[in-house]
Amino acid sequence: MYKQIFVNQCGYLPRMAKKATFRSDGPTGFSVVSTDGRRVYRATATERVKTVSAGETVYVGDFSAVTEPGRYYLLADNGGESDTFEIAEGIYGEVFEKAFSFFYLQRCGCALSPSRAGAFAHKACHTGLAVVYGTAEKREVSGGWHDAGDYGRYIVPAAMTVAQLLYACEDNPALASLYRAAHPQSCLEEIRYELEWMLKLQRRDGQVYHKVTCRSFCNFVLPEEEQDELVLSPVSVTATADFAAAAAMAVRFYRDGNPAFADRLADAAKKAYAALSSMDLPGGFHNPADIRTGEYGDDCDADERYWAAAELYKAFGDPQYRADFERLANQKIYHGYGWADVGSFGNRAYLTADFPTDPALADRIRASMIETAQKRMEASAADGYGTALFPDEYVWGSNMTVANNGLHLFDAYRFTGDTAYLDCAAHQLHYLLGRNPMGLCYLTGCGTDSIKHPHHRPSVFLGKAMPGMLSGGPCGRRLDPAAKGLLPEDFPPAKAIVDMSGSYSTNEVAIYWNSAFLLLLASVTAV
Ligand code: G3I
Ligand code: 9MR
Ligand code: ZN
Repeated sequence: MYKQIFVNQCGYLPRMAKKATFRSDGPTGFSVVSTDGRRVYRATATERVKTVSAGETVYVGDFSAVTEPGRYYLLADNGGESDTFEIAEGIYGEVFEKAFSFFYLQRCGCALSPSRAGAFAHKACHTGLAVVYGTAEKREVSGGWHDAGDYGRYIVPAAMTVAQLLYACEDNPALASLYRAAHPQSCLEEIRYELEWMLKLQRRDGQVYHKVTCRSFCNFVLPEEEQDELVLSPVSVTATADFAAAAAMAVRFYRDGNPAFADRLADAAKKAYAALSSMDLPGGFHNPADIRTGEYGDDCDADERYWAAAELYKAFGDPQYRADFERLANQKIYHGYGWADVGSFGNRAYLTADFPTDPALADRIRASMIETAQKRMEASAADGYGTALFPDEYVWGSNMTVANNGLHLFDAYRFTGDTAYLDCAAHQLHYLLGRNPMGLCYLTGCGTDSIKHPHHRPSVFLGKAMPGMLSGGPCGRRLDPAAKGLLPEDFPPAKAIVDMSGSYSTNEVAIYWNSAFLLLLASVTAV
């Protein structure tokens, strides 16, 4: 039946604010009913929200008062019924575990065992040498995680993924240890798999190759069947700076357990940072003419340099790194937890450094971060589904932006203790898990009604969605043939997703969409 009530299908912790969105012609009474038939709560959805992104006016009902553990659904007086969901402590353990397991399943360069990967087991892939673009030189660059639905490996998104996953472990050790209990490796060991690969992409002079891929995307085959020659695309400033930042950040996580690895990271980070000063490649990375894989282009590298300076200062305390960060920050305070905009990572590093910092600048950074969150609160209030995106912000990978907006909101909660920010951050999680205009749980294999046909080669090849992957989400522009063919130009942006494997601009998956999701989940459930 056509859905009329929208909730987080994966459920709520008892203490969480709980809101549902109702499609209704006017305010509607509703009940919270337990699956054993008891009506446990009654209220009216009265808050009317004209929601431009979804092209509709909806009503919002609050059932935060329901805290008793159980399995429930919502029943509206107009007949609508929601998906069932649970309220209980510990319900996100499984979601975290599934979404984190994705990284093992995306491993490149090794065989995946049937005992861990089940149907997604495969032979070692992409083990051949890669040719350095434009030369005859070949390098061994195996390892790391496949980026997304394709089998490329790209430094820029890898760096933000590593950073977000490390923060997820730090911010919510309970969830990380739960993962450890269910797997042969810890979260940190899984993250090291990516870092070891990243280290291989650094040249002797410290500069870092942008990516290693074949020249074009392959068909929907298993990874070991992609046999074309691997190519290392030229170095870039963004890759080198992001690499420096992520490697420096990782040092403290491995210092105790694996000091030799921490030393390698530290050396690599310093070398990459030193190389940056002589790197000037205006306009950012662009694909060479015969390379057609993901570009991850970005003509502004100031925020990547800003992140690197902050992270190296936090890791090593050298006043030169501090001076570099402060010079950039005094020109502009950057924000962003994405692959193109990484300023927030720099802010967090600077604000948590144990070495001396400028208190006035730190105050300005915090104020600017709170202002960023404030803007998100306004967007969320204007959206009946609680998402903090403005209607024109549904870009390719909008679900990552939703999650990252949640991180900006959570930052403001951290600084102010104001639970309005925390609740709004959690609403971003609820949106991703079902309280959205599609009524879909955007994480595969979770909830009652989730994405079934993601653009992900192994899933397409096997005819079933790998669990625990966050779909890219609605995209306001039609950027692939499936979306072009199926969605009218004027379709509301928040509904512009097709659950078909052909739609890479709305329904692909990516390691850095999962990491954004995991960090949001880890943050809002840790308090
Ligand atoms: O940042 C601009 C914004 O300023 C502008 O207003 C807006 C208008 O559309 O566009 C924004 O740029 C978008 C950009 O992502 C940043 O979000 C582009 O339109 C959009 O085309 C671009 O999409 C990227 C896509 O590759 C195409 O390059 C996605 O972010 C990125 O996640 C995706 O990454 C791909 C890899 O290339 C290959 N591997 C799979 C991966 C996931 O789909
Ligand atoms: O699978 C590719 C995906 O990872 C990219 O995000 C997308 C856009 O660059 O391209 C996908 O590959 C398609 C290619 O661009 C065109 N031919 C069909 C490929 C599979 O749909
Ligand atoms: Zn591979």
